Amino acid sequence: MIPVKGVSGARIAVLGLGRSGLSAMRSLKAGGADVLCWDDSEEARVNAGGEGATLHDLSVPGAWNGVTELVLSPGIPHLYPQPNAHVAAAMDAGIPVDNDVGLLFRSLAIPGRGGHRKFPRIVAVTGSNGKSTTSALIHHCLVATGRESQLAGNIGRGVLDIESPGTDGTIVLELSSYQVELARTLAPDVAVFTNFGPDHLNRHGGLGGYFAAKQRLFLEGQPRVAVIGIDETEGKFLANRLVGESRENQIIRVTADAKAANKGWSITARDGVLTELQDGQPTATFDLGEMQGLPGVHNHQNACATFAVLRVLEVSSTAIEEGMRSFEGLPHRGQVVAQWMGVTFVNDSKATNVDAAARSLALFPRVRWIVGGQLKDDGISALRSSLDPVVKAYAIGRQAMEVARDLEGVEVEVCSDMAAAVQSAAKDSEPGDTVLLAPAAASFDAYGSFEERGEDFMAEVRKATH
Ligand code: UMA
Repeated sequence: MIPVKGVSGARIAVLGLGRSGLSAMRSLKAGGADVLCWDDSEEARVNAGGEGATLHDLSVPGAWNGVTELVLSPGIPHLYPQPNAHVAAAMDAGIPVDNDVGLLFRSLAIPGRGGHRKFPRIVAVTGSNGKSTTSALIHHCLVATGRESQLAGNIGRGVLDIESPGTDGTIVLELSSYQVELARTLAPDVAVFTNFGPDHLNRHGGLGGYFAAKQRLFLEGQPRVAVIGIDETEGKFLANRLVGESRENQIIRVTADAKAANKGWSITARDGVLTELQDGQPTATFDLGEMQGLPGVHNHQNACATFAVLRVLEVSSTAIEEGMRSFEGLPHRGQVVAQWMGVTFVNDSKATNVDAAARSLALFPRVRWIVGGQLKDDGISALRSSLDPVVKAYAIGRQAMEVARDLEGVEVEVCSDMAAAVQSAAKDSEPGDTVLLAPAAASFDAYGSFEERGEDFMAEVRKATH
């Protein structure tokens, strides 16, 4: 755990007592702060009390007296669609709002070097999809080459939960737009923008707000090297913007399908072959088709971003290739969970938005598609052009009827729950079919997390195929 620096004796409120809130509480206490904790859920408060939290109702008169800072969990809105009432009260009282990511960067800064840390190195990965796989793959390859590396952030581990790193260590952080948007200090050495597509629009006041949140990592974070996925306009714009501010060799452009420009540093994955180019000249190349844990174009994009980061960290191309070969992929992301009577069952519960679901659907020729949950703002109508492989859809979740309406032209069965969807899909399947959970929606209508939803799918697949 990283003790937070510069908070000794300060009275700091922590709102939200899930993974990041509890981890912030522990680190603030270790830094000598007087930590006042609150959560809108009684269950979370009881649990935190058991972990030694000092509970302090932030809604009572005088609750904010003496409080110098509010540390907020990423899942709690601070602006849109409307701020949480406690956050609004803190802002009215002029109390600065930060989060655990800001506290981490602040605590790792080395005084006397202009506040900038030299070691350990911090790699921060953001983007709409592929963040977890890219972060985990960078970490995996570093460990495989015998380097010290720690992985934390949106991937499920509070960023302050890492151990104090050695001077040769690397910290790999997966950062969501929620985390980047709120952090008051951002200072990654290498920052990655994987790709961009609509997600969390309600929370960011629209697409522009969502992109602005992600851009902060680069514009305010000022990484030494920026690795930018340029397969969407937003990535191209960001790379273009950074060129004006930094030297060309401080940007590495990554593309799964476009031709590399003949100037600067880029990594491409055309036809599944990863190629590193300097000023248009190939400097390293290997075949991604052999990497079992990295199937599909979207994973090739993740591999390119990973390669770029590792080259900056001075890992050889051969060592990266070996590391990628031994990567098994992450659970709930294109995870093959069963092969039964010629039918493949794939858990892609992490496909929580339309872009991720489209990438998933494109991987298989005949899909029996389990879809639905808590829909994002635009529903799933944007997937209409990706439905060719879908033989039949099985709509789940509270908004299943809406899903069925959006999928005009496709056979849809509205299912009461995951069990019913898996049973029907298994019964209907023919050899060569893939039963794919790629919900294009968040899980929170029926589950605590996408992981729980994926576990439920896997349990039902086991029952249906035993
Ligand atoms: N809460 C309130 N008031 C509210 C809303 C929530 O008090 O108005 C409380 C809840 O009762 C709960 C706590 O806040 O006790 C939960 O906080 P949280 O939602 O921030 O969850 P954490 O457990 O702290 O997990 C967070 C990230 N969650 C979100 O961003 C929603 C986790 O990302 C991350 O792994 C973890 O910190 C460690 O860094 C998850 C996620 O869903 C995977 N991320 C989104 C995504 O990937 O799409 C961005």
